[in-house]
Amino acid sequence: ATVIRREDYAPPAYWIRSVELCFDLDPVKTLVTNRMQVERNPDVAPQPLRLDGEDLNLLRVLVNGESVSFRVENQQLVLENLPEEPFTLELRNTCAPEKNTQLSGLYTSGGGFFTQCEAQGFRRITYFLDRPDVMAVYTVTIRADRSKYPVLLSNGNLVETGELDNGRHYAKWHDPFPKPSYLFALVAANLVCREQKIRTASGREHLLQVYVRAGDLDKTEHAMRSLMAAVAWDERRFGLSLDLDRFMIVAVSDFNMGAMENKGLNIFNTKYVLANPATATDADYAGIESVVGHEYFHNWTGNRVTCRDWFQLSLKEGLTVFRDQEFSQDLAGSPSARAVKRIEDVRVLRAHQFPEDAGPMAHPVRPDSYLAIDNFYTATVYDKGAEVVRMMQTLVGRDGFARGMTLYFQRHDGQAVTCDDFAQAIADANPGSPLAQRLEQFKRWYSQAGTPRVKARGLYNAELRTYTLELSQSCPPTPGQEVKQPFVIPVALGLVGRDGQALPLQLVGEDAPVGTERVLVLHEAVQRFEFANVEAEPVPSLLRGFSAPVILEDSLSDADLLTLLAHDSDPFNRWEAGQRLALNRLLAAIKGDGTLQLDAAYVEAMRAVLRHPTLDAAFKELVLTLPGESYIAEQLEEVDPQRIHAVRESMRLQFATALQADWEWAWETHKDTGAYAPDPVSAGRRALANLALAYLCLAAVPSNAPVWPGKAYQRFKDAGNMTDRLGALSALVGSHSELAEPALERFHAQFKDEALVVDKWFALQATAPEKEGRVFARVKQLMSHPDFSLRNPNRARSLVTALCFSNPAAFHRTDAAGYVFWADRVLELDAINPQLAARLARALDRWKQLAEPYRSAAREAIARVAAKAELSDDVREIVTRALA
Ligand code: BAL
Ligand code: ZN
Repeated sequence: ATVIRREDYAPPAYWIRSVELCFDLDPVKTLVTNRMQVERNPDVAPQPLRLDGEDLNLLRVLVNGESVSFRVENQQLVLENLPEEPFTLELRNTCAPEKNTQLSGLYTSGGGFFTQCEAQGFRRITYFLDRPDVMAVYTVTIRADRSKYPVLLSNGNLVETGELDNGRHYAKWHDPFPKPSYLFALVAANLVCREQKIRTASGREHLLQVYVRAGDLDKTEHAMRSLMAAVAWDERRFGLSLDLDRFMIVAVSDFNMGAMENKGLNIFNTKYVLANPATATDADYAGIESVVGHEYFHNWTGNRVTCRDWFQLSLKEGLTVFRDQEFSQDLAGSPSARAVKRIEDVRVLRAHQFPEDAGPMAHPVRPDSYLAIDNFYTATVYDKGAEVVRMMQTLVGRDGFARGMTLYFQRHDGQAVTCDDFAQAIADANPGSPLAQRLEQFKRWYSQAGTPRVKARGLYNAELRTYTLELSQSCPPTPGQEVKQPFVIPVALGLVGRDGQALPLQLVGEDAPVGTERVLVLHEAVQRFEFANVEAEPVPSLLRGFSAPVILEDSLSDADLLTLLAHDSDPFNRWEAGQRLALNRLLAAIKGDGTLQLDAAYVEAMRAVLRHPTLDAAFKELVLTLPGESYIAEQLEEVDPQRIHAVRESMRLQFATALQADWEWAWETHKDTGAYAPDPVSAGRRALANLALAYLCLAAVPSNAPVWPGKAYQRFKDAGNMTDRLGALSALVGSHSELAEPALERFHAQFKDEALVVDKWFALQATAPEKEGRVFARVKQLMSHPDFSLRNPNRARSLVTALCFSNPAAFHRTDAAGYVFWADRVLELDAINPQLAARLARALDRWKQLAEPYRSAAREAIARVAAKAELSDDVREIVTRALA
């Protein structure tokens, strides 16, 4: 295991300009012939050619048709004394797809062949310069048994097909765009496809295809619609057109990631393709839209312009997450629906990235070193990376950002570049902007890890009618970075009068107000902003729309927060005020004697939101959902997960009871949404109805009254779509109703042949609110359910990951059984699929924050994993960092 460092980057000593691959597919032993046109890189001192390869059986090496001597060392094929002039290098090797349980490289799933090459899977197919800055033109011939594998796909255009002996057939594909090896893809399977011809705004015709297994064709409409919407959106918003005649999506049920953007041949986890109203929830529909969009947008931000090295991963991922977020917002339409999407995205960031930035795996958006690159497909690289791009857009404006994108492609189309190149293009297209003025400082967002804290203090001077806002920033140390320099932080803000009016914003020295919302740029450690002509003390509404990925400490009182909850014109801050009110109560109880008594002010404020005549249901549902246990934990110095759970459960129950009549009203007025459509308005109504039903079942617990559980069971049985059905089932399970058991049984019997629904069945049980250890016991029991397998990533995640990441009270037990379970599963999984094992290993990232006895027990479990001699680099890196 070698640590790879960003500062050690060196250009390759050779270029591979084109490659002809030929596959004779066989699950046990696939033969790969690899003919490359290679040339020396004249900018680099002469040195041997070192090609990467892993788990391969090398049969032959020819240079310009002649056998040559070679050696294999440290998983590299080393060739010396190569010709000065460009030459042909032909290799033959075999690999074993059926044995490839890592799902990286070429593997089998459900009787077909599939590939996953990002980041370093191509070297598991054949020897290559497996690095993103080596870009080649690929021609690929696939030979396979026709009856078992009627569909043979690779990147680009199909140029030839034909029959071979022994029932085999072949297909030849050519991709005209030079690409790095991580974008190579191959599929050979028995699939069917939904097709759609489109003509884009540029007038060009394209064929879109979504390939699935035969029984799943009725679940492809939404993916196809999403793809068509993505094609149209990228043309409209950024002037970026589809550059291929044919664009294919293939769904596979064994897949480590969500999906993969291989040029022209996206391979997807079935979870992000398959949906019909009977099997998929609103969340699934939204996930499909954003992931289909995300992979499609990579065609420009990732494929046409790619990363120079893997430290630049956020160049494509942060930017493409930003693009898919914008896509979903633009599709959502109304300002309220856009805000709902923004709130959801920020919730994800806070739930995953903030803890990451505060723990042992904290790393900059552009990391400095890694042991296993697969460990750096993180919330920081993706979601914080997207926030960094969003801040650029905030600093240069939406049009300015689009100009910057245009310049980026003018400069770098066809190249492998760095995060610096991207930021430079956005700044250069916007001279005079705050970004251009402070570009070098802004780029600290790429180099410094940790979540900055922004403190805000307001001082009103009634005599001068001025309001002085003092903003200061700091950032805690992270591993390897003790001291941080100030960031450039855009702070969008408004001032709200006590009567709820938005106040005009005029800084001292300005002639007139500049609207009621503006963006201040905090770039010093401390800065003061003085507003003039402020009639009365306002409530500051800061960081509107979550304008920067920071933790804001604004010292607002309950009264201030109630004003913002009732009146803020910024929906994000309105929601945030509601969350803060809840959090204040939860934290006071957790830090106090553990009891919580809901006060009338809070209950009335929440009632007002729930009954509000104009607010959207989706927004109400977000406001009325309490902060999650993990998010609460992040606000504490020392964490007792059982105490957090007890206090939150108590608040949930009181909330359910105090608003019972309002929940009944909400249920009655939102439960019928007509024929299923996944649009944000109907999805919001379903979400609010499900929340109401969950609270109503909960409110029935103390009296053991059967009415609401009975209604929930009825709803569960009669539901016309999966969102309603799962919502009702979840209400029964979440209130530990006696009807939960028969409902779960019925659900399984009804959907046992729908793998993605069975995943939901496992996940629902693994994430049920813990009560007397029953949930943990159930999970252990489900491990031996005939439908459970650790080999399928979705299934493993649905039970094991769901417990360890999403159910703190079931996982963090005083008897340490949760940690023993975790360590056993990490080790078991590591032998099968190290990438997946390493993800699971991160469930104890925040162990140092735990109170005793959790802390010592967690440390012991991590140490037990670390003590295992034959650990993958992936898991080794996680546990080593955790123990450091
Ligand atoms: N590139 C890996 C999957 C994704 O982020 O699209
Ligand atoms: Zn991506």
